[in-house]
Amino acid sequence: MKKKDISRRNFLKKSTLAMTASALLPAIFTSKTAFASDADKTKMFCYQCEQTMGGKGCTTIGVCGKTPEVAALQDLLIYTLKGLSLAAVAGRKVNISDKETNRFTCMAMFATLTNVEFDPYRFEDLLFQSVSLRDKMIKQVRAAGGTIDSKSPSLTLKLKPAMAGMAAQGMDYGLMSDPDVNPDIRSLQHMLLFGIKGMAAYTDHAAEHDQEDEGNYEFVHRGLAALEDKSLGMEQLLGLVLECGEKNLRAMELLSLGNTGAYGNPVPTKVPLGSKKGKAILVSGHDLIDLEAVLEASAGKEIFVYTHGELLPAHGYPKLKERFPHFYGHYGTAWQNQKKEFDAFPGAILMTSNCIQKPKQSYKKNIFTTGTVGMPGVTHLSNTNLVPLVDQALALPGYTQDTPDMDILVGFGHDAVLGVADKIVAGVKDGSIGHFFLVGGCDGVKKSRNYYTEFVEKTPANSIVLTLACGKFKFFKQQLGDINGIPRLLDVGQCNDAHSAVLIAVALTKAFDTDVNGLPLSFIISWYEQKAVAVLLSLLHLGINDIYLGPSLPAFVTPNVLDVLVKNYKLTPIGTPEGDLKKILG
Ligand code: FSO
Ligand code: SF4
Repeated sequence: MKKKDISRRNFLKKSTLAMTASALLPAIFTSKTAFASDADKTKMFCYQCEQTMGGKGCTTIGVCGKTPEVAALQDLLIYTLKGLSLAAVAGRKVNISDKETNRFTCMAMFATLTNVEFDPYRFEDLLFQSVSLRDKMIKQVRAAGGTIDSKSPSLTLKLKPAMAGMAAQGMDYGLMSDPDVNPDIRSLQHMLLFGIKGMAAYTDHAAEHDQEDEGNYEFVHRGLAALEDKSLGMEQLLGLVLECGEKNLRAMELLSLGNTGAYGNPVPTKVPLGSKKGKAILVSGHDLIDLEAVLEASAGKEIFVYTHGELLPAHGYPKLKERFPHFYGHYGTAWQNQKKEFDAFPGAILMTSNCIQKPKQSYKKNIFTTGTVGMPGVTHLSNTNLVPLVDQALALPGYTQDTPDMDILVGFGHDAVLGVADKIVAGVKDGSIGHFFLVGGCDGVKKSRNYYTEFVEKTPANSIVLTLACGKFKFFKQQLGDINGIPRLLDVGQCNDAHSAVLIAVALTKAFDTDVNGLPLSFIISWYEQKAVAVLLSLLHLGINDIYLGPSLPAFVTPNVLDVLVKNYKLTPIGTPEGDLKKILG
């Protein structure tokens, strides 16, 4: 197993279809809009996720529970990372690319995603490290004869000595801190920033498997540095936004290589939703390395391990399933139901990656965090020492009897789906398969997300539904039957397995000698946080048309930018399931 050892005080944690920006620009206007102009820099302002307050922005406290203090620390961290990135860009011009800086930048960006790190002291650490790496890089650049041309104050900013001072300092660096920026420019800057956050999270996961690409690190630094370049116009920013999508595809590919290299290609696997009599540990989030660590730490102790949320697809990885007979089943649904579900779980819980919610007092002592995720008052563990988690599982009652429930099928990554490609192609040719829907993305609180449940229910019997990410919990128990032995509902995996879905689509284009927009394939996407933004940018980069996006459009997209996306990609806000199916199927 590839272990990582993350101290809270010390880093190091461990196409041809592409669309060019200039082709899209004529539709962008430069007029100012009233968009989000009510934010003032004395308050927090965050609108990076779908559940943002009133569809505009969280200004007093995050709907996610993020405090103004943490919001300000995150804003300051992003600002210092821009300085670090400017230095790293200058470094590459004199052939310096620093592994610690590269990994740190992505890990620190990951910490600012929705529902990841809520601990203000963690941000104090990250801020010190960010500025220290920046100053070290500046010295190295100068020693190598290089120069740093930018005059951005992010290169010289000095931190206040302690966390409270830094939080006050961060108030000056919010998303709306410069009221004079043209709203459409700001919209694209923020699309780039949030896309880089998502891509950085996947890059960080992949790096744990030692799957890295200098090209992606170079882009993260160039992209963040570009946010400090006030001269960039629409064309350059849109180019960077699309490039972010391209680089995110590579990040997801690296993570896929890491996961499949370590645990094998996913295979179709039945996963019990019931429970087994015995002590229990629940692992939530996305991180397979952390899950493996839990399985190792709990082996031989008469504990059964269950997945929660986005770890459901882990059951499809043969090398995890074969090695650990106590890796039992799946419990619960998506992240937003965790308070109820964790409360009812009779064992210990480990939260990896995103999406943690503030725990209820009733289960606070049973939940632990690891990796980038953190919550004040919750014990943070290195995955090299999970003894407290195991001990807590042994101290709790666990399940007192077997509780049978249905099984569901997972494990339809590209390898498994392409293994039945001949049947799929034959099905399309003889008309038994009429359409493919990729219904994927995030789940969330809003009732309007029931659209996705109804959409899948109403898909015609001659269609295949591919799904990925936590949005699948809106319909994962539906019995859609099969077509010629191929299940109609195929679980491709986690959100990062969007890469697998792209490989499936590319294989179909070859089989039918068409491009991706010539396939009977529609994308029905639900978004919530910044990884989903990055995945959406990847789809745009691939030139995929006819994407239905919901449950609401990002607050950071201005009407003019939306106009470009609608005109060039037919990016369509979701309507009603019946209406959208009618539009798609004609
Ligand atoms: Fe969901 Fe959360 Fe996986 Fe996201 S658990 S919402 S897009 O973090 O990453 O799909
Ligand atoms: Fe609000 Fe989302 Fe930002 Fe949290 S992450 S403060 S919910 S916009």
